[in-house]
Amino acid sequence: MEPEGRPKLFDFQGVSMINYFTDNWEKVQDFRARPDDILIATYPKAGTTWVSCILDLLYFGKDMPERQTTLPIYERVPFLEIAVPQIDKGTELADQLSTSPRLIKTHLPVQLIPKGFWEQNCRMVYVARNAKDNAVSYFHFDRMNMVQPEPGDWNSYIEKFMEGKTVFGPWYDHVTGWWEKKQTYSNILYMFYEDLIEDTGREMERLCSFLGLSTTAEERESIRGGVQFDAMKANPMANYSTIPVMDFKISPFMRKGKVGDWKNHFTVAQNEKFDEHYKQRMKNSSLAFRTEI
Ligand code: PPS
Repeated sequence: MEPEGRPKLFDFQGVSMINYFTDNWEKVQDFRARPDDILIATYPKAGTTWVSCILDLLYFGKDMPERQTTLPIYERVPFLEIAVPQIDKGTELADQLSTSPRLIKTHLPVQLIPKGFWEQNCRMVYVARNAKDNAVSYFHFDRMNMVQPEPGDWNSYIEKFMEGKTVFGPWYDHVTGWWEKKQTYSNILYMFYEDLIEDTGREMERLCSFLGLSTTAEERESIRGGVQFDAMKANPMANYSTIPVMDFKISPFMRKGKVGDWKNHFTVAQNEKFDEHYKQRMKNSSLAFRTEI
């Protein structure tokens, strides 16, 4: 731990990690996946909570409406690798889930996903967000979340982000690793935060078709209303206000929910340096992001 009580970053199987995501590793690695489990995978701050709420409503909104008003999202969709002292372990919460399917969240890079999920041929929804907005969101999250490493100032933070010295490792390897996996493993739906912002209804239809769910236009419209940014921000079961380790006075979990907020953070010089580095890091990938819409 660092002096402020913040966790320290270390190398874990080639990825920058903190103890809160590795302390329960044996159980994570040996997690017994079921064929109908649905894994929601993202680099941190790419839209995990948004897609988790959408999937929870699509599957259980009609038959178990009390779920959405009584259980915080991190209990409905457990975070597989989390092992923070004051919070239930992700593997235990997942084992306790009585729903079918089980919706499970992870931020692990593709090479660290427990083998059970591949063996069971589970469906996986990956959400990616453009690097600049992702970095801004992660910076504010690290400021307010006491179980994340201290981010330092914005200028030093972007350097760390570019070097991959952020929890769960380099954004670049995460998004491209999952993108490549999708080329050979057909049960991955690769989504973009920017597309969700542009047309949530259309992206919900993509989700439904991937998952083989039939919903009416009215149902989808009602879900779309429930998962709009302002609705989720005001909803204590979706906005993380019930979790003890975050200081919303520093920054709320539901912060801005926009594409292009990076323009309020990057200086011209930072942007040029970031673009140059990005070009190098992403030159072998066909993956394309939108930094504005
Ligand atoms: S976490 O901690 O990794 O699970 O965070 P994650 O949920 O992946 O990402 C948080 C960012 O997503 C934004 N968000 C939304 N944007 C638009 N609409 C909705 N409904 C929504 N829900 C969450 C959230 O505000 C964080 O982004 P920033 O840019 O910080 O606002």
